[in-house]
Amino acid sequence: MNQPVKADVATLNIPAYVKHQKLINWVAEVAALAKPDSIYWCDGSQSEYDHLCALMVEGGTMKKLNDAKRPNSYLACSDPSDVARVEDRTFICSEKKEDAGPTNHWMEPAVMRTTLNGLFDGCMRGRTMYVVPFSMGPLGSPIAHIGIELSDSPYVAVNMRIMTRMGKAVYDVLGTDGEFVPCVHSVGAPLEAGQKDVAWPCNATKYIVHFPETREIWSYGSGYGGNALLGKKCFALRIASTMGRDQGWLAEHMLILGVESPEGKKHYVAAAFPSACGKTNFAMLIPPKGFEGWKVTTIGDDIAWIKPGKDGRLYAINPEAGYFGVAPGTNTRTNSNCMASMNENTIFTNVALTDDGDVWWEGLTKEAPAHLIDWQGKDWTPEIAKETGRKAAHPNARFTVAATQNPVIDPAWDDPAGVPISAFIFGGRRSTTVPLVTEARNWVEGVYMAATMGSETTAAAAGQMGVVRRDPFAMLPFMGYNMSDYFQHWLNVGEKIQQAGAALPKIYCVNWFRTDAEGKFVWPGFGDNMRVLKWMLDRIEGQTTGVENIFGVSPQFADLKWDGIEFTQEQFDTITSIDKAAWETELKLHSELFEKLHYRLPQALQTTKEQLQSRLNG
Ligand code: SAT
Ligand code: MN
Repeated sequence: MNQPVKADVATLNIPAYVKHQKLINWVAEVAALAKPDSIYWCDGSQSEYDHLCALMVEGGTMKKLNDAKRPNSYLACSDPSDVARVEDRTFICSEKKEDAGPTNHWMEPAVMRTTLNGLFDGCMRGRTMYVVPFSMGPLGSPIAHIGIELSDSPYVAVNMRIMTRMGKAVYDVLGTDGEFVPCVHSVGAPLEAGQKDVAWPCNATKYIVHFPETREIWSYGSGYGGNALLGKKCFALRIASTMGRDQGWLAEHMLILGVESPEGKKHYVAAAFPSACGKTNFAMLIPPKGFEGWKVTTIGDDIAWIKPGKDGRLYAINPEAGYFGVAPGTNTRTNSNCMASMNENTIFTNVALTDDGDVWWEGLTKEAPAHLIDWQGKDWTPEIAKETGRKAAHPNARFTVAATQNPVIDPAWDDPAGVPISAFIFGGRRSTTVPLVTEARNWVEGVYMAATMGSETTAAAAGQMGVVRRDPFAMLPFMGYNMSDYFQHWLNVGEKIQQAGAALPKIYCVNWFRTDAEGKFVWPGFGDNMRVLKWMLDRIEGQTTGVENIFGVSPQFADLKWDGIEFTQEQFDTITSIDKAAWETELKLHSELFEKLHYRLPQALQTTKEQLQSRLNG
């Protein structure tokens, strides 16, 4: 790694391979404002990565794990206050308030810029500013987009190397005048001369700000994943969704998986679930007993960019190059492919440290180790946990791992052309009301299902857990523009496919999370979700009928393949029943959502709701 240089604007230490004057000017501008001690241009090399990790080990941000158990892997533990996305500090600063819409926090761009200028003035003092070039999507592909993140966090630099195509080659694509999304990030913790740094610098004041018209991102005060790795939610969802609106494509909070039957018939499906609802597990699903010969492969586990192809169908790519997944609950039974991905070259954040230098989290093994150092650096034993309820790992603890380490990565995962999508799946976490699986009768009904989706909140966002909130398309925290316009955009995309005479992807609504009277999950989930997936494929292939109900089409008990599992008709009824009273309440919540979104809400969705209501009444 080159030595960082002093951030004298005259001596930016620009590498010879950076030839983009606008980029250089912008780096100079941000450096002049944030006043870092030095600037370092990341080249994305392994030696650079190793060096930055070593620096963080020295500074106490990371611990190196036992190389014999977990080669080339690290554990970072954050400040206890900086463990999740901060939705109430996230802003969409479009020129017009109505373009941000009622689901986003908005501030006038000029006012926000004044605030940010104040916050960023000198905020990198005593630190190095890393210039992190990255591509979302395969480098040089016509569907990929480039970003440059300026960050004073080496943790961000190393995580971005795993999560994106990061490094020198990006400048070849960018050339002298290529387009890029400027992303500025600071932990907001300048150091006075001689002041010792803390292990996880951050600031109680946080701002995660997007300017959709100028496609800029400014993030202040947090070092945590979605707040700081700006290629992910900020760029690939919030900014990209507005690009998609303007250019006729979709940026979605979706996993993409391939599923192949024993006869060799392959389909790709994309599935939207809110954060920490099992997208990574679904994307790496291992077919259960009774499904010998079936194969599931991963294109992506969190974000999909979806564009109409020449044939009129929709094609999806994963803009990311790694997984930033939830550790707690992950084990060889729930996701053994994921466990294998994490054998080496992994960064763990906020999990517990074992006495032999490895990692542990709740749910990793049936029995907890006798002693651990928890994510806050305190001694932890099962006895202490019993007494105090203290968790060894934070519930939103994460791993960062390269997609290429996934044993079931799909051969086309890096294909710039993307993969054709046969179905969209929308799922929330609902202990009641919503049945296991329903197929929309048409595109509009599917858009309605997605738009009105509800889910119980998880630890992925700061705030109360377990309360049902409407989370349209699992995009509530990630929409870069007006939600109603987004619904219309989905309706338009469907219309275009139909006009092109191409097959519309089918749309499904699923719920793996219904519980019984004791509050226990009834559906086994994980690998057994394959049973539902197979029914969908049968429907796509026209090989099974379903029964029509108020909401759409659903399977009967006999329509699912039950080989290899004991699951009774009675259990099936528990998770597929439609409770009229519960749905009366549910529809009131849909109405509330529609009232909130009434400005520019597509009439087609109102009409769909009225039809639903009358079917329910009838
Ligand atoms: O936003 S993160 O990427 O940190 C995790 C999530 O909420 O999906
Ligand atoms: Mn996510």
